[in-house]
Amino acid sequence: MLSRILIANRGEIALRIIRACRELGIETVAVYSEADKDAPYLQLADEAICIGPPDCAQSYLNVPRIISAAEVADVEAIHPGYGFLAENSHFARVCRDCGIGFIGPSVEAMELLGDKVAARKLASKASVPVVPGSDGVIEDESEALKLANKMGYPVIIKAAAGGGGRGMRVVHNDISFRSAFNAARAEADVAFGNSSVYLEKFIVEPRHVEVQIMADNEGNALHFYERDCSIQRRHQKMIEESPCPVLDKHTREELCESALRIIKEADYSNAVTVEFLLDDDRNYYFIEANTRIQVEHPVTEMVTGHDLIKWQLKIASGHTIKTSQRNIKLNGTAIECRINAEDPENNFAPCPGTITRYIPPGGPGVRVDTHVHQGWTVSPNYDSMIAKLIVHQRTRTEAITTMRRALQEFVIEPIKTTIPACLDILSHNLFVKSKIDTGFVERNF
Ligand code: MV4
Repeated sequence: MLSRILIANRGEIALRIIRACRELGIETVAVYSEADKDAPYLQLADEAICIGPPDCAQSYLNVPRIISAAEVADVEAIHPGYGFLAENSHFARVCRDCGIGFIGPSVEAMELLGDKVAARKLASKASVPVVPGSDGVIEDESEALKLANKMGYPVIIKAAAGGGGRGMRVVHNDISFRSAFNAARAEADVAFGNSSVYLEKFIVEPRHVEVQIMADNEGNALHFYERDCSIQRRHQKMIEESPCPVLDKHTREELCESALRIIKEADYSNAVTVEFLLDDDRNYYFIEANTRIQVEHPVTEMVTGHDLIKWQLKIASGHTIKTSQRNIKLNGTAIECRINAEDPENNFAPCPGTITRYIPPGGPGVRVDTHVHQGWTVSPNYDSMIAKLIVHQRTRTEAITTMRRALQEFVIEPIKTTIPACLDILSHNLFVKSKIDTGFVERNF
């Protein structure tokens, strides 16, 4: 087992990783920016190192500073958490070159799956359905227009290096195609330093379903079923659940086996999430893979009873998977609500500030993953997510009831949060009936 690691992150995920390490007897070194000097996660780490000013570019995103901290603290490996450097293959390469372990996939696997066009090809090779589209990157505007015509509108133009909705354009006709194509390329160039784009048929009002996988260094891999993440707003997920309530047993098995085939083809190790779109006829299509532990991993932990952060740490320690797939069982339903310091009444504008009253919910089936407390000041420098409220019950109906109760109990004052918005969604009869898709929030709120 690893004996000492550095956590290159902050907030709730830093705390979550420290807790897993403490249970495994792994020493932890936390890093922090000046804005986070009083953060609770620093108290629970064995050591804490200041890496710079509040600005991310000079702290949590600064590779030389994080590597220096790792060298000074003499750690064996770095856990990147999510966001920041978690999917940065340059960072993973520097770690490797410095002889520091990276708790995640190999540089090669990260690069392969980070290229969405290469990932599409990999999925096809693994006999997994992909959305009909271009064979590869399309450079030429006229060639792209021809293909769009052949496929039929609507089509979606996506950045090869993209993710999270940047460098993406939905196009409905020839007239707007050329300007959308060039806008997507320009946006991709600015965002990723790579203007490569590809084309896909646009699936109208799909559900977003993703499969959690853990793979070891010897080619063994297990899936931990799927999460439905259709409740999102402007590419920011708001509510996630597991399992996806509309999948039958057979489709679920096919979906999860498909995800495993892609990951095995990529020679992947550690945690990965394979994303699919699910259409109205329950057809699924691979879209991309995320090479990190995700924000919403707790819903999977609740329904499977497995600690995914511990799995990451064990695999990075060289542990071989000996559990068989049939021992990974789905139990009940889990739902997560992201509590962000944002004002739902003001277009979800960030609402940083000091929390003067904080009363978290509790009771049966309730889990709160957070780093905030009474007196904590939410900084404007970082992501606005301040807590994740997770519930676990035998049925989806009971989980919704518990979530509503827990959201009503949750007191965070005086800053505005997404608690009322989550309550509105959970009370909507279409959500209760699970007649939802990725456009649900924009259409109904
Ligand atoms: C799609 C799609 C429909 N058809 N691909 C969004 C983020 C990225 N992970 C992939 N995304 C999508 N890919 C095809 N072929 C729908 C989305 C999508 C979306 C697209 C435009 C505007 C809002 C959206 C919200 C969720 C998903």
